[in-house]
Amino acid sequence: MQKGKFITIDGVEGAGKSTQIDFICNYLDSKGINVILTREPGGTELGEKIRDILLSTDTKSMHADTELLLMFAARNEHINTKIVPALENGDWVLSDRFTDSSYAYQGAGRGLDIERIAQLEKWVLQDFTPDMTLLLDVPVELGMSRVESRGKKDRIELENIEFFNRVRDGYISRSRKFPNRIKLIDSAKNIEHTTEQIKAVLDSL
Ligand code: Z5A
Repeated sequence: MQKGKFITIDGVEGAGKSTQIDFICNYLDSKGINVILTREPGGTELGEKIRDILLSTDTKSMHADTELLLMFAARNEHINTKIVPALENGDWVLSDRFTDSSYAYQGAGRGLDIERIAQLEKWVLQDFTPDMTLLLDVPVELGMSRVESRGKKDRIELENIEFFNRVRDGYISRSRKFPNRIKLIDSAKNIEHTTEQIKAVLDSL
């Protein structure tokens, strides 16, 4: 039986996920909550190997279905060997990205049938779902400009702006579909403005 809470944070690149994760971990810690930070794709030894395959620019081509299946293969390992055991232990788990990314990137971005993604979700997750998802929303160009100085892009970051605009739209439509779980956070202003909204939402949890 689940005892801890499962929080996921999602959004397009440069939305500020990594920045806000630091705040969330410190804030929960200040409340005496033990939080385990993890990420997708990845989070386990096997999942991190799958992440390398998915994001490396050495992977010259990948069918969109293969990309989706690898995301869910890593997720299956992640849920069963890390997330659920931690929750059962009473810890809270914070995941940098989760299934909403698959709907946004592989569904809206790559154009894969949402129903097929839903079938995989049902197969791998059954009825397991985050208690809360923080969706950091930022216009794509602004997000890209924030990470510009990083230099080398990974395989997915090499996609064009139209792809990322579809991804952003996909996230927004997910937040409308699941308004109780997915909290849409305006992350286009300064870091403090984003943090304040997250703090209010965490307090409600
Ligand atoms: N992916 C997928 O396709 N399908 C799936 O199912 C899953 C994932 C699970 C993983 O990348 C890739 O996998 C991702 C989706 C795909 N591909 N893409 N694109 P990732 O999650 O590891 O990396 P990322 O999304 O590209 O993260 P990021 O670029 O690091 O973004 P971020 O973490 O949201 O940004 P940040 O590092 O916190 O902030 C970036 C900079 O902006 C930094 O200098 C901050 O100081 C600054 N910043 C942050 N917030 C603000 C505000 N509010 N104002 C001003 N400046 C700010």
